[in-house]
Amino acid sequence: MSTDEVIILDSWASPFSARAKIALAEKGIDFESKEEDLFNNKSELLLKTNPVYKKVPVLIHNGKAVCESLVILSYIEETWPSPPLLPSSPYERSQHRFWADFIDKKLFDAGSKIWKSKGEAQEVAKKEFIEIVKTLEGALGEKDFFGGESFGFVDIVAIPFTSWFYAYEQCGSFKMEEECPLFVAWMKRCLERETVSKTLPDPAKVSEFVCMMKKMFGIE
Ligand code: GS8
Repeated sequence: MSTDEVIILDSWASPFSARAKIALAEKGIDFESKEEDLFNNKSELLLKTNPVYKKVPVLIHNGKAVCESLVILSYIEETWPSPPLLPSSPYERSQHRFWADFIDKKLFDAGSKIWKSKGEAQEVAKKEFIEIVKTLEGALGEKDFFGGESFGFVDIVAIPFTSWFYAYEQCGSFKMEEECPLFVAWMKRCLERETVSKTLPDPAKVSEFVCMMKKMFGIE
């Protein structure tokens, strides 16, 4: 029995928090999720543990805080190496980190542009988003998962964003399955894992949340 205390400062719709939660679930590590009110009332604990960005997720392991989801994933991998999420060869690892970085830099921001824009700007945003996902389809190739036969690091980095796809589809009037069928097939494979399906929020709830934010930001 582990005596580790593991806390995630969380937000239910955050794809970045979901990365940390899926990785911990894959390693079989129990954790406590503390839901933050990001709009109105960030906790003292969040402000204290992530004073630089004041964002979730924060992983607090036996009282020590780790911030930024990709840094958290690496910390989880190094602290609880089994089962591994990354391959052992440094070159292979570099390739996984390349795609993790690509996803991190591109996917969420491009998706957000779809719901934050209208008219011509939204068409441009949609095209850009689909191009990014098509690039990821190229990286996936014929493989079941980004790392090959088993679910791993890059899958964990990417899969949480798919719970936002329904919201993007609703706002942008398009269907991911028609535009990027290989990626949607990969998404369905990932969702067969309990660590993923139990962690990710209901896409319809995310879509309601996006509608609420559109109203809040005066986008409609
Ligand atoms: C992003 C975290 C983030 O944006 C990471 O951990 O990978 N690069 C970081 N967190 C958001 C919630 S998800 O959209 C957040 O905490 N926002 C609060 C704020 O911006 O004040």
